[in-house]
Amino acid sequence: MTSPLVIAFETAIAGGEITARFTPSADVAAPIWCFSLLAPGRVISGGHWVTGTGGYCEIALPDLVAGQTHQVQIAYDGDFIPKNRAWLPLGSYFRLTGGACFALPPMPQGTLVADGPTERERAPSAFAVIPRPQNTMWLDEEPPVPVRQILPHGDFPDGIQIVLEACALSQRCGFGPLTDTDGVDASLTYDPDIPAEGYKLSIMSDGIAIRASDSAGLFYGAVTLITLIQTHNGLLNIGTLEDAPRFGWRGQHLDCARHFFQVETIERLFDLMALLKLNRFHWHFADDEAFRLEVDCAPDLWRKTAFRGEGELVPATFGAGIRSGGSYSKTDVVRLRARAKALHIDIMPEIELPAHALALTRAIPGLRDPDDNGQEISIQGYRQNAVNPARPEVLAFLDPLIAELATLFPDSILHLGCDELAPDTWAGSPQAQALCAREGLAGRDDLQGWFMEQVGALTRRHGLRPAAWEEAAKGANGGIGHDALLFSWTGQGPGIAAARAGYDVIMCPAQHCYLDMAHTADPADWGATWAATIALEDTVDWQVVPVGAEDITPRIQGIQGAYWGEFTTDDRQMEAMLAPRLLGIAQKGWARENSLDPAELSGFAAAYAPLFDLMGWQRHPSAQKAGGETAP
Ligand code: TNX
Repeated sequence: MTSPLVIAFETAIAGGEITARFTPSADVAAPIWCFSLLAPGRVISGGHWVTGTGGYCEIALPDLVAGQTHQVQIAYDGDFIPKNRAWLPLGSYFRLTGGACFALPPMPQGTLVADGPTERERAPSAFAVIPRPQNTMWLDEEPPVPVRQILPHGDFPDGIQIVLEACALSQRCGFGPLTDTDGVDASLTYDPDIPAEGYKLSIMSDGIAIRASDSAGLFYGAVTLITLIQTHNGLLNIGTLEDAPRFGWRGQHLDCARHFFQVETIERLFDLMALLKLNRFHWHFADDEAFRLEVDCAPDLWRKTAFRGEGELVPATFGAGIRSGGSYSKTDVVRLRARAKALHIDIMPEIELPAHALALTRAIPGLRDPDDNGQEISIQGYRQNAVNPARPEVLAFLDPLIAELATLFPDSILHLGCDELAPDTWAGSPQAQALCAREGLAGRDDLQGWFMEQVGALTRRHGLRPAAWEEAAKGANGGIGHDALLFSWTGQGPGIAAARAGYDVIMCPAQHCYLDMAHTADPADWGATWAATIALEDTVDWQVVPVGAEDITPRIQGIQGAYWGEFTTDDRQMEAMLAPRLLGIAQKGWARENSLDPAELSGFAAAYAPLFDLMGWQRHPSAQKAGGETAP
């Protein structure tokens, strides 16, 4: 009997290059090393390049000899220097002679994680809750009252049901039940004078009172209560909190295209969002690498692209390994929508057009002009990843797709994508050039704007409001159409310009809101750095409406955090990228400008650490180092 093949495999970054070392337990005849980088790469020594797609590479190695170490040097193309472990090769495997595949051991991935459990810090304020409530008043001469559970009653319509949802949230978070027949008396009162989503929470020596004018407000009052019970260890200060959000849109995005996140993980994210009063989930399930929604109108689309790797339409980009992926069924959608609704979260699905659409163009080749001889390459190294606006097939594909999305997500906003179209896209397409001549369009941006206007109109016809990334405002015709909601991601400048042009805008500048960015510049850390490294305080150290741009105030609908999944290979890797930084996103989306000094946030992060621990939610240690600082 022969013992199974074992290959010791290590990778390291040094001097801007990546070294990989392979030591097999038995001879391996000329394997092909398949793996992915975050962007296109090249071989320097130890093998020769065979093929690649984007950051996915196949490198032919010589015969490997049992017990001997073979070394390969690779580098990113251009002047791209790997900054931390996220840039190491991901999803490595060997394709052996004859075609069988052999998975190599995975590299340690994920950001630094704080050691738990954490000692409870003294709460950093009388009411330690993020977002920081607008107005608080407390009687510091009165002794705090013990509250662990409440017994709710009162005239608020469906008030008990709403509090029971908060109770279920508390239990799922590991905080214990909020309601109990032995609990402290808690009256729930309808009060039309309280602003939308706002609440007034009174903590008295003989009971609790929550007043609100809508169900979200009552829910948030209860959420504040379950938070205070944790951050103050069941001893609440006597006083009142009057609170209401600055913005109606307080979002978090999750890239489920690059990495397939389980439905349970998305539900866990919803719980954290609800705890922080975030109310919009931007569900990014389509991108170059996959289209993951199981739509009836295009079954081949998700069947052919939900998984990627060996033998699939999309190769093993972004850590896919030999084969991995998944799709979301309609049952999943119903389940997620129900949970989101209970937590006062709206879901905004996204389909990506016209670029970031390699999965579409591979599954449905008719979406491109067959005579397009353009050589354009997308930012992530893909060719032919944009659909062609001149092809009637495109709207013929989108019409039933958007109709189906309108039944799955009724009354919602549909995000149409529209980011990062490669320079010179469609320049090599005779059909696109003919369309430009016919419509008087001068170039790529005009054509993209024209296309987005068509798709925006289609979206409206199906009863959904269109949304898109900031680029959808480009083009001679003014872009997608002013009723669309635009997301300003490269910074705030495009959002300001779009708002001045008449668009409603969500501010999600990557420099402050992209939680796939590394927390620190430490090479042992993990994450992207193209926009910035984002420390906890950076998430609040900016102005949503910048000074000098006060004129756009009515157009700014809110803010949103993002988590992109290029280097994520396991659902849990998202956790310590969001925690504790999501506190800052929540603070920024809810509270007035300057209501929290950025330096104070670490004190709140310390107060929330035990909550994350109870939730089983990993968190980054950087805030722990700064922890202990308490606000006045
Ligand atoms: C830019 S944000 C992208 C995404 C990447 C992200 C990585 C945006 C609209 N496009 O495709 O995943 O950067 O940070």
